[in-house]
Amino acid sequence: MLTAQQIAAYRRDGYSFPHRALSEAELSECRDGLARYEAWLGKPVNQGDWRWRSAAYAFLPWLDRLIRHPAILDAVEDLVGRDILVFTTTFFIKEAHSPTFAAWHQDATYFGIEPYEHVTAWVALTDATEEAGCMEVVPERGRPRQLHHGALGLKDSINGGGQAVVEEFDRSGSVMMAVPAGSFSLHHTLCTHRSAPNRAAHRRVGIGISYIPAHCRITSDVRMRVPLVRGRNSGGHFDILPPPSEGEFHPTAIARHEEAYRLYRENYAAQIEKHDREYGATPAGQRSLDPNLYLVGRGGYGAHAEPGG
Ligand SMILES: O=C(O)CCC(=O)C(=O)O
Ligand SMILES: [Fe+2]
Repeated sequence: MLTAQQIAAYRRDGYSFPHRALSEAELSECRDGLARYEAWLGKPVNQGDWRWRSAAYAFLPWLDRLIRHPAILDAVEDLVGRDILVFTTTFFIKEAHSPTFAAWHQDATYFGIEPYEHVTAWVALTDATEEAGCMEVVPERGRPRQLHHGALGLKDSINGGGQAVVEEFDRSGSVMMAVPAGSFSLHHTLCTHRSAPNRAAHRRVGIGISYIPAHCRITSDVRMRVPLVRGRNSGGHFDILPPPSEGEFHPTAIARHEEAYRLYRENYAAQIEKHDREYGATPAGQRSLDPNLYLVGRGGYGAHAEPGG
């Protein structure tokens, strides 16, 4: 549960952290589950096909338990109400000393969820320190607005579209959202954020859980399939994906994931097109931007710490 102050701060600024969630045993369960998953894949999740990063609760019972964790759901319920769906989950993994990064972006851009009530719980399975490339957020200050993005396919991007904000915006007062292992942060769908490469000697592992209240809908015609984790499917805008009761990696559950992921990608592609239509296509020159530079304005990573930066 969040305090009244935490709720008010989230409503104003669009983020909240850190919140404790997992016991040592629960943290081990997740880490062991991820190790089995990567053994099954035969490679790290972040080096395999993109499909394995998203919505893996469809066939991983430990991840299905994580998205239903009471400490996380109690906090999310304070922000979005009692009827809660999971739009997707994403493995956000940065190997030690790796260039993997996220350019400035807003999650709302290619999800197409309305109203703007989607909130991400980012659960750390290892310490997400500033050195390890934790998220950096810009406070909404009570004035959230959708910014113009480009799906630039940036090299080393941790986000599927390799997307970035391509207009000027006020990023003053940005905050490093460091989260210790077993804890989580919360960020609103219009909260602008990025993350730097991992300069630490340890692997940075996070799982982003995208929660939405059941009255939300998506603006494409795709009918998605998502887990109901608390309350009722009161909006009726999504089909409900059952938990993987057959067990880990069961072919039936894998097939359900395949279908749910297909629908997720279909909506994502429709939203990229829709955003380009509404905000104007990304100027060709911006497709070749160096991802190691700040994509809009001046300065590179860490520019927040420079005088006047
Ligand atoms: O893990 C990261 O560095 C970026 C995560 C992110 O963009 C998100 O959780 O929305
Ligand atoms: Fe994001």
